[in-house]
Order: sequence, then structure tokens, then C-alpha cells
Amino acid sequence: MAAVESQLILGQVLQSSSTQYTIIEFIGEGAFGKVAKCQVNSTSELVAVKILKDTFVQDMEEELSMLSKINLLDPDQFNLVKFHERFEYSSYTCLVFELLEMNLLQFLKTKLGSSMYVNQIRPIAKQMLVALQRLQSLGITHNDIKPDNVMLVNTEEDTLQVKLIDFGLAHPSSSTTHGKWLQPMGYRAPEVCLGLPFTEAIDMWGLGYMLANLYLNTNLFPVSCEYLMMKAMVEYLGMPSEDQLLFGMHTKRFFCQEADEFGLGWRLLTPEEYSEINRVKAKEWPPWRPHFFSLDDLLYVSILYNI
Ligand code: PIT
Repeated sequence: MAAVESQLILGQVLQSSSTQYTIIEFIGEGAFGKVAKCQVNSTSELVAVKILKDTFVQDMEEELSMLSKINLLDPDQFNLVKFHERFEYSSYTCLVFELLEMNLLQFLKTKLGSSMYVNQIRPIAKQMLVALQRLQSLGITHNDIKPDNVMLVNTEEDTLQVKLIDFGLAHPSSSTTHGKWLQPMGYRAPEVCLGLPFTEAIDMWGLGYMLANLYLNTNLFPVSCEYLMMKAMVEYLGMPSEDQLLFGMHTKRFFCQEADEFGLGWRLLTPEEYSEINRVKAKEWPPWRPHFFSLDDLLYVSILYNI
């Protein structure tokens, strides 16, 4: 980070082989480097430039290959971010994107977004479903669906227009390796948690989870402890199937088999068993968090939370 910070300043011109970009404002940052709002000198068009540190450049070839695939056809039509070009400037690698306004997380923090109604969430759902359908047809799994990666095109319009960004963790769906920890905690699909083979359907799980969070204005599942996350999944959706439990590489982190009057059956570990087996302390269920016994209970949450 220090290298990026010490050398990049407002007003600085980043130059590709065809275009000069003047840095107007820094609008985001992460472990990878920074995102700057820039003006194209020749046209005054505003764009977003992701400026990467050297150390992140090796991991970027896959991202670039995903970006070129999603930009084959007009990405606007599919609610996917538009990618303009990649260039090297000094010791940085720069990726140029269309300028978008803010991500859903930032939006929720504004007054406008403090609580979201179903009629606001529905168009977001529809647009993200179009994006995921397009990714599926291209054979791409995004792997990191979350509100930070869904950006509003602008907040002036009545209906929110959104686009999916950040293909930094995206992979061809054919090359996914099970057993790996993918997706942020909470957003993690059961097949990923259990270490089962998975497909791009894990993005659909991530989207469903994100939409539930927008509706609830809080996380649907506890996100501070993977044991509690699994416990919540079992409470809301029931036990995974026998086959899923039998073939999951990580099943034994969460479940055990026990004999009862019907034969051998699976059950969720107790918090004590989980802590001992995994050498990670299971957290307590937060006292403020209601227990739901099905997703349909969410219908009554507005009464529960008085919203
Ligand atoms: C911003 C503002 C903006 C666009 C972006 C970020 C785009 C980010 C992005 C990052 C990626 C990627 C695609 C898009 O693959 O207008 O803060 O790593």
C-alpha cells in the first residue's frame, strides 16, 4: 500500500498507449491497491481506474481473461461492468472501467438506503439474475457475490440500476476445485462449506443471501463463526441430504454419525464437540438474533423488527 500511496497523487496523469487519464479522486482501496476516479483528457469522460500493486499482478491474468469474456458482447445489456482497457504505468498495472456511482453497502449507509423495501429489492434481484444467467452461459463463476460488488449506475433514477463488478476471484466454472474455501463467510453455499463438488450455482446462493440481507438490514446467518452459520442453515433449511453428508470433504467439521433406534444417523456437533474437533472455539448464538425455523418465517420479520 505504501508504494501506491507515496507515488500516486490527485491531478497525476496515467498514460496508456492511446489515452491519458487524470486522477480526480480516490474512490476505493483494498489490499490490491486503489480505485481512482479519472478523467479522459481528450474527451472529458469520467472512468474508474483500478490501480494494482506489483505483488497482485500475477493473480490478475485470470481476472483479465474473465473480463475480456464478459466484454465480448455489450455488458450493459447483462448488468456487468464495462471494461475499457489494461495498461502498465510506471510500476503499476491499471484496469480501466466505466464509472459507477456507489456499491450497495455504501448505498445502505446513506439515508436513502437505510432500509430497503421489497419493491426496491425486486429490480436489483432481476438485474443480478440477468447478470448470473449471462455468467452461466459464458461458463464463469464469480465466487464473490456480495453488496460490495454490486454497484449502482446512478442514484437519481427512480428504479435502481445495478451492475456486477470485481472478477478478481472469478474462475471458469469447469475448473472449480472442491474442498477450497471460497465466497465470504455467510455468503458461502452449503456445497462449499461441506467440501462437495460445486457449480456456478454457488453464485445464486450468494445472490439469495445478499437479497435476504438487503431485506433484513442485517445478516441472515451469523457471519462471525462458521459453526453458527452451519447451525443457522440447518435450522432454516433442514439437514443436508445423506449423500451430501457422506461425500463432503468437510462434513466432519460440523456433523457426526450416531446410532439411534433407526440405525446410523447424522447430527450437528454440539458447540463443545465442534470446538474440540476443529480447535476453534464455537461462538455463542447472539442473544438478539431470532431463531427462525424456516425461511418463510422471514415474512414475519417486519413485525418482529417493527419495520
Ligand atoms: C469502483 C467504481 C467503479 C468501478 C469499479 C470500482 C470497478 C471495479 C472492478 C474491479 C475489478 C473487476 C471489475 C470491476 O474485475 O466505477 O469503485 O477487479
